[in-house]
Amino acid sequence: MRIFRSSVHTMHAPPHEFYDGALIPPYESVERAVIIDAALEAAGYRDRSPIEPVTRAMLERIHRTDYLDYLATIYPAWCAAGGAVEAVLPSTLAVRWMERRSTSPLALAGYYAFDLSAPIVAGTWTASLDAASMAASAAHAARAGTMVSYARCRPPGHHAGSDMCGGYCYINNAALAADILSQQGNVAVLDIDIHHGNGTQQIFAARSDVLFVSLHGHPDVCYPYFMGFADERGSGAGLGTTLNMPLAFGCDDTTYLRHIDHALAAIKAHGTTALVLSAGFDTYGGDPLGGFALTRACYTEIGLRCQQLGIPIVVIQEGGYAIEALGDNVVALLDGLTGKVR
Ligand code: SP5
Ligand code: ZN
Repeated sequence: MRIFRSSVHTMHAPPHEFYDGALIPPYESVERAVIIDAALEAAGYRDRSPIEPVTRAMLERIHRTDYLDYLATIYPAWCAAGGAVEAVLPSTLAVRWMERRSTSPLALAGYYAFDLSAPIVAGTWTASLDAASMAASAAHAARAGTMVSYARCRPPGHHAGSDMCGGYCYINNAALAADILSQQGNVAVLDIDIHHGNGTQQIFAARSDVLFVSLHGHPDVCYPYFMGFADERGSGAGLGTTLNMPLAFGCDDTTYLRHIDHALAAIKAHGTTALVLSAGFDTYGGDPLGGFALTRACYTEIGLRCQQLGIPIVVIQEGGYAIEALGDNVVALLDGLTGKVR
């Protein structure tokens, strides 16, 4: 197994996030990556594979060029235009009937975001590029024959669409990995974060070679609320290669694993040659941003069932905010994926 991680993520440490009407300390914190690293170390997962910088050409296959330019340049432009130095966070969103692009840095923040939980600070672009580089490097390792590669991405990515940030996400790491793997054959993304991977779904909606399958909290009650319903099945040539499984809050291991089996059957039927696992751990019982009741053993079982596909698997770190349990939950998943019994 190969592991991709670095400390560049510490450059992305926004002072706050906007949460249900209040400014609070961010759930998506530097400590999350630190505790994962400690747990990997304690479990004997010591690999630190070299990270190759992602290229602009790879990024432009999944993100709009003007959006990438925005991410790279907005922080100083925002400050120069009078925005608060704490973080870029929009006051106005370009929604539905008002969506003309503006040139004001203060307005652009609302043009390239769908919510207020993706604050941008001076180091956000550098950290996002580093996370994307981990995902790309993990995908390249899989193409070279590595069966399990883990990219300990921070910030996460699955909410980022082709031209929008949101939900702590800026560059879609899982989409990047899936796109790289798709150059060898059909690919699937299995998204097990409790929040629907709206960005990944949007990026691949019209592609028939990339199957997007997601298990998540029902959008009637769970963020991101406006996407992730079962009747969203893809568009154009991609009709039928989006599979959403919204689940009620309170979901336990048994119910969850039944849906995992259904997901894996669809992944097999797609002729999948490599799997990207968008791995969020906010399904864990007691997660402050969750609502499911999964136990640690469930992550090992998910890993074991994925391993039985017999194809290379790229694991991309997404959410998970029960900090004290996060590292051990990551280890539990990797144990299953590598067939290690403890
Ligand atoms: C990558 C990821 O996991 N992003 C999640 C972003 C969640 N944003 C906050 C949503 C706030 C909804 N309020 C939920 C109240 C639950 N107690
Ligand atoms: Zn999540």
